[in-house]
Amino acid sequence: MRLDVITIFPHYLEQPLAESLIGKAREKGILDIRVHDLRAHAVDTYGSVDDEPYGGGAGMVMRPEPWFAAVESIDGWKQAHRILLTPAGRRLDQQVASTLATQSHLILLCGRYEGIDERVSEGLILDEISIGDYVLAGGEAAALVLIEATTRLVDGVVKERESIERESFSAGLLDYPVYTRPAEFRGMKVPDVLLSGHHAEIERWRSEQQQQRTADRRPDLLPPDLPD
Ligand code: JD8
Repeated sequence: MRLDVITIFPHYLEQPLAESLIGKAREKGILDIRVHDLRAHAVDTYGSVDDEPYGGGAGMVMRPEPWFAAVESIDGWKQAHRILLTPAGRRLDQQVASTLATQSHLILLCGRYEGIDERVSEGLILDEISIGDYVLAGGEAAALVLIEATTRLVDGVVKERESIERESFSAGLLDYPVYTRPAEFRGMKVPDVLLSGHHAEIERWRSEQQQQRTADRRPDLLPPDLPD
């Protein structure tokens, strides 16, 4: 999968995208991720990319020209799935991530300030996505979340295919609790069933834990009660 990210803070993105799963997938050539500095396409030699809002109001708005120049400098941009991260977008969830994972080329636009001139949405953007109902200072953290959720569903990025398969099997439920050594720590014991070696009982216990935890903590994830 090819991924291009455009931002005024390329350094904000570089280290997280060089670590762990994503970093390894890039080394293996499974992911081709490039971070672009919007200021390379600024309208003047001072690197200006923003201006005052027409109609007045607080803060600054990002001008359209640098965004058009930056996107159009990316090879294959016309065929790419071009996404704006914005609080006004559709909500990112596992279903959206798995659909994005089928795309061969994503371009992500990360705004700052009060947002980006609407003509960028009109002229360049195919999809607007939000990662949740809280206010961020810009699109960069949202782009990282989208990239992590999406790329781990791309073939070869996660080694243990089992992790992904278990997730889709138990889709829509919270995970069961996990333990490792020691069997007792500061008086807190690992549940006996996990030390028993009875695989069928362990599976049943885990499944009950998933149901219980989901009912207690995220009842909204469970199917609705049927009327009698
Ligand atoms: C992009 C600027 C800052 C703060 C106007 C839009 C996503 N789930 C999400 N929450 N917030 C964002 C997000 C916030 C952004 C930008 C994404 C560009 N801001 C805000 C004050 C009001 N802007 C987001 N995805």
